[in-house]
Amino acid sequence: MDLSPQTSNDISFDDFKKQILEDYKIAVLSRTCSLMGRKEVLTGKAKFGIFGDGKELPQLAMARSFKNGDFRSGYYRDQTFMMALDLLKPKDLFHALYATTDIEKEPMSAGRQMVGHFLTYSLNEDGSWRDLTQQKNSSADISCTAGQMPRLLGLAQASKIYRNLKNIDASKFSKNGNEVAWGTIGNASTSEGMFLETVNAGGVLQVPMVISIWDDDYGISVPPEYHATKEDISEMLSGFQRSDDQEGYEMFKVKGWDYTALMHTYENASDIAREEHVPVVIHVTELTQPQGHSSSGSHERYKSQERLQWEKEHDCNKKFREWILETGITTEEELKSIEKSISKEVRSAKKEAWAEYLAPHKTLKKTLTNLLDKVAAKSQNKSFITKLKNDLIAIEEPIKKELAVSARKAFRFLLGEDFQEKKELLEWTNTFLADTQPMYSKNLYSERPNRATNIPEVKPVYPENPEKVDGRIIIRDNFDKLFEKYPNTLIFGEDTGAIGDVNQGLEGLQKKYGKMRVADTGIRETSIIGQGTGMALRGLRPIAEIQYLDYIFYALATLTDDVACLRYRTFGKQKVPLIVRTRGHRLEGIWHSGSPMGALIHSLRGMYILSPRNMTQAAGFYNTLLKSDEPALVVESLNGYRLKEDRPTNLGELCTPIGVVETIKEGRDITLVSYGSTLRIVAQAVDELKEVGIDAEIIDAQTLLPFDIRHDTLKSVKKTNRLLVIDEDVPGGCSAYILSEILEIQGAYQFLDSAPQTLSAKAHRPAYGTDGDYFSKPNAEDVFERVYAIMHESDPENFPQLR
Ligand SMILES: Cc1ncc(C[n+]2csc(CCOP(=O)(O)OP(=O)(O)O)c2C)c(N)n1
Ligand SMILES: [Mg+2]
Repeated sequence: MDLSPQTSNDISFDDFKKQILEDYKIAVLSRTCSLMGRKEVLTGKAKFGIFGDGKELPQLAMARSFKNGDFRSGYYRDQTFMMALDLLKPKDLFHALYATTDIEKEPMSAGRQMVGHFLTYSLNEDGSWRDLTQQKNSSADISCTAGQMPRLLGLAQASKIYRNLKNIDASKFSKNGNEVAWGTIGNASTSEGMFLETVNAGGVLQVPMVISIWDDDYGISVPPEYHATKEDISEMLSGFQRSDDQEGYEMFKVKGWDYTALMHTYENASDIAREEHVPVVIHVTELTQPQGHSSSGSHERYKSQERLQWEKEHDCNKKFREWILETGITTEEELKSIEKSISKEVRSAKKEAWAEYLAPHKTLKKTLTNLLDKVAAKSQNKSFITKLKNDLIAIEEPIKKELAVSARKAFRFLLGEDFQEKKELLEWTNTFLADTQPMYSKNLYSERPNRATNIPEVKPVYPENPEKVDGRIIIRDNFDKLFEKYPNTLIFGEDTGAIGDVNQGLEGLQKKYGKMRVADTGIRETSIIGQGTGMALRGLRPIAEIQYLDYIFYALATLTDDVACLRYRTFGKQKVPLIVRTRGHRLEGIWHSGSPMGALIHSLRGMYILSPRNMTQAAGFYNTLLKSDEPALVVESLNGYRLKEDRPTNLGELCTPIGVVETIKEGRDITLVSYGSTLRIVAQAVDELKEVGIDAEIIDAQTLLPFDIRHDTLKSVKKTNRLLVIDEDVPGGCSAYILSEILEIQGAYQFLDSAPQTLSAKAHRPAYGTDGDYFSKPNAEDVFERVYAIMHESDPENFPQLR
């Protein structure tokens, strides 16, 4: 091993020794947490444990090169890194194990995430951005292995944008693009498409990211021969290595137990990425898993005796210790004393965390048992309630569920009784449930004043004789205004740049705003969303284009696992104001006409899903979203770009409200609810229905998530007493969701004189061609006949059998 100091600036031996002992302390601290943490699962105090043991040393090196403003996008092994930067304390880790819901005590997720999922706070208490250049940043982890990779790309790209675009206010986000995005991933997870797609895109974009691969040979029980071609990730990735005349990656391979080599490698990698904006891969080999993968099983089941022995010998902490002694940096006695005091520190952190976790439950238990006691004394069912109380008393370490069960069950024994103590128990129970439940549900959407649903409507303004233009002109001119108004807005996707998207909704804008802001990308939906995610986390306002709605499924994992749940899983401590733009509905063929809105609204809770029927409405949605700071998906109508619309004079200003329906035709006989392109079919059918004396009201849902927060549909149903929801999703898809909102949430069932119905497309993907469309999706005749049938059923005299 090399014994030279680790930094390029020469430091004294004393400083060198101090640095090494600081690192040793963190390595031991982290390991001790892992060992004690696993025991907490085995004794039943925690449900699941996954730790960073065996990966300590490279994380210390990464921490040493990590600077203010940098971002981490990593996975569950990185506790040592977090501890080295003082972003995670042993007590925090134990609170995470127990799932303490107090964010002050469990700062990583207020009990929502399993242990080992890390983050830092990007937002102030009032929801505004913190100065991210003054702190070390970690984007919030997710459990899906390799899921951190797409976002890493965007975190790195933000530095490139900030370095190259000078008129953006970067004050809180970047200092001349000098920030590195650091990714970590396990060896086995490098087989995921997300990893390979991100690596390729990072090489193309030449962005400052350093990807560390923690290689312990295994992916749970699966050994190396199943993971990488040639059983070697460096070898597999070697084609990405840059050369004198070609851009690419700088690649390093280093042993995970070699402290000085690690320090040199990380310093080198940091400089290359930071200064040159060249991406780097560090393949860290010969790592181990002293306790096996997680608390779910033991690795003795699948590792040979030889392997287990090898792991013992190559344990990075052990090797680090040996090296410290061999080189005479310090003595055995000093190391022993460090280890002893750390053991004590972790033990007391664990004890304190457990006591703090339990304290509020114990107080609540005391109040509840008193209340039950008092209620029992008055009730005719005294013995049953006393048993409930005694069962609760017997639980020495109660959790919230046990309190809720005891309190709620008591009312079953109090049916028909009425006395003061029962009222007190009722009040206590209601307050307890009302206070407790939100601890698990808050922050799915923004709860701030500027939440998207609070942005007021600004209606389109038209001159006396408005010009009729193609829809695509409206959307294009609106984007033009937006790019002018918001310098931190950028749009990118397949064919988005040079030709200005496949429908010319961005025609000419790349010329005007440059290749950085209106950009083409490769065909790689997942990492397009990743670019947007990472850039949105660093203060930019990205609009990521998915060329056609049908292809959003390639990116759905990143949208659902990362974007949609970010605010929720961070307890509102981070935000990702990403706008996803796509176009869909009503074209032709299995992969170009889909409208899988049910799949999207059910997997993307936490995002807004907007389905404008024309380009003026769509323009208004972008304008609204840019005034707020939440993620959203806008599905433009693919057949609307060439339809004529009146040109408003307030493009860039008009705002379509989110969560509000629009009645586009009033009527008295039946309420028809639809959205997007299908509305044009509905409108045609409604014209034809007029000829047979049926007067239908048409409501445009506009926003699918959330649907009609003002309950305007209910008002319509109160008037018409009939309801039909029409869309081109599969049966039971989005139409069923809308129906359940109207019936269950709005309570419209009370006002119905006919059975409420849905009319959707067939269960299969739509067939190709005009006839394929006609026979796969609801058409004007279907709508006509369904409405007619409803009227016939209620009034057969006036509406005799049609066919
Ligand atoms: C997408 C996905 N598939 C499967 C899993 C289940 N899983 C969790 S960890 C893991 C093994 C990961 O191995 P590796 O990437 O080498 O990381 P290590 O745990 O060895 O550090 C698997 C299969 C998951 N979390 N996410
Ligand atoms: Mg592994």
